Amino acid sequence: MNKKVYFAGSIRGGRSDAALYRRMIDYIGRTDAVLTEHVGDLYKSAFERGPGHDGTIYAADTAMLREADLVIAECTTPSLGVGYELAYAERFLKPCFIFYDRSRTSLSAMLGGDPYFRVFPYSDPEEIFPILDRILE
Ligand code: 6IA
Repeated sequence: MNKKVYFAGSIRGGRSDAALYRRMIDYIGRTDAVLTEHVGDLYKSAFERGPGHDGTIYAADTAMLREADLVIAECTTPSLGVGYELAYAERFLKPCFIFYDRSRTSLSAMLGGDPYFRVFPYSDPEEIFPILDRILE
């Protein structure tokens, strides 16, 4: 109850699963605090840029990762940023939980092969929510 959750999902890697990220963020947000609401933003452009913009994003996201109690990542759409965030979280010993749709993707061996990560392949997105209950209880 009331954990700080860093939710990670693809942004520049592709937004095909953004609606699923939104659902997961809303579900987690009913009981706990999601630090990264923007990952489920269905309207903002993932390619917004400005002077120093990427540097600002990097500094803010790494600070939130250090502050988080745990990381939940949806990895069906491959994302360099999400892979980086998971390695960063491991370095700070944050518990990391990875979900992916087994019929749509083959998870990178660098995630699936790292015994530090707890990996949950699913066939139907509805399977995600009872697992989230167990993670957050
Ligand atoms: O390589 P990617 O862009 O797919 O990396 C996605 C991951 O990096 C997400 O889990 C985010 O935590 C982080 N990230 C990437 N871009 C942004 C961003 N852009 N803002 C915050 N975190 C980001 C601004 C646009 C956004 C409001 C849609």
